[in-house]
Amino acid sequence: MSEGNDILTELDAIRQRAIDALAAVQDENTLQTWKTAHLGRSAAVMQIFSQIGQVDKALRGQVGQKANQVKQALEAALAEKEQAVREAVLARKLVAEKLDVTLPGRKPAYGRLHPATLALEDICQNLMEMGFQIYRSPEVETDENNFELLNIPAYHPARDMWDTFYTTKPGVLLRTHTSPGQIRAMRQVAPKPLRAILPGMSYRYEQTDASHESQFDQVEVIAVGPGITFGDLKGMIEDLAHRMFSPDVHIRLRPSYFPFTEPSAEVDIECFICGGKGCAVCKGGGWLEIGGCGMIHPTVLQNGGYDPSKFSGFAAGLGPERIAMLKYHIEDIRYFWGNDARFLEQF
Ligand code: FA5
Repeated sequence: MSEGNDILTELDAIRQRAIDALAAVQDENTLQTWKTAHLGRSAAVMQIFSQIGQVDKALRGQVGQKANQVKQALEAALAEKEQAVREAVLARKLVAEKLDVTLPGRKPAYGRLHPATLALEDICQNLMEMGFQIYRSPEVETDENNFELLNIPAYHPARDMWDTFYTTKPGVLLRTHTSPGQIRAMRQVAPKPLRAILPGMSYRYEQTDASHESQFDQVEVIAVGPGITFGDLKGMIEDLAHRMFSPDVHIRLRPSYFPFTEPSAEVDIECFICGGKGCAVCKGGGWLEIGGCGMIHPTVLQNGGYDPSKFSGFAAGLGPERIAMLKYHIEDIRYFWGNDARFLEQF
């Protein structure tokens, strides 16, 4: 009898302990632990059920009923707490992951082409439309291709025109211009006629200033065939300038000297910023030099594998950075390879 009454008191205590423990639960993990401890197989209330056979017959019904009530009360409290915990977790998440839909969006930073690449591609595209084909030639060259076969022997004073970066390997250097590509292209195609462009980087050991860098692009243009004349060279340059700038821009060929061409000329383009009147970009002259050109020297034709009595040809070396400076009004060539994103983002 007293045992049955003890159990009834014990059941009250079990409920109270469980309810008190539940009050401290804040998250789903501890809730799960609580469930195992207070409603699991070895929970105190479950132990009572298993001992019910030993209770006094007179009190057995009452104890069973009370145990059931306690169990149901705990299950109800659990369900309520589950709901409360879920809501609290959601509320915390909403605060932590707060999204302000009224904030202005952030612009993604798109990649873009370098202005030198833009100018290089523009020149190549127009020349391809005029029937020239792109050839590749290496930036690390032999002295033979860069100088000797272009009619510039070791003792020739014209070597001073190109201050050279030599490598530690004798006879190997960084090309000072794209003209050695003339030899490579001619040797690949001779004795058939050739129309080629050779774009790429050139290097010179130079004092840099607003219009001179120690690395810069060039585009070599070369045509070899029977009966090619200086008129063809001029026509090609004029056509290219009209396509790239405007149909009314003027070009000028100024007599010059290159050992690998005869006659030779510098290519000037009318400054279209001031229309030839003279401004800061053209330094008041009204004209800007964008390249060198000429009729390929017979010795060079021969070195390329052509018979100079049957073939003639023209060649030109243009500077894309100088052309980009004109096109985009860039005042200093050193911006090109300075890697300043504020400059590069403008193109
Ligand atoms: C030459 O390099 C000749 N190979 C061009 C040539 C080719 C002549 C075929 C005849 C036949 P020059 O050194 O002038 O020539 O350079 C040609 C162009 O390259 C220049 O007009 C200029 O646009 C560009 N250039 C030359 N040096 C630099 C430099 N330091 N920085 C930027 N651009 C340069």
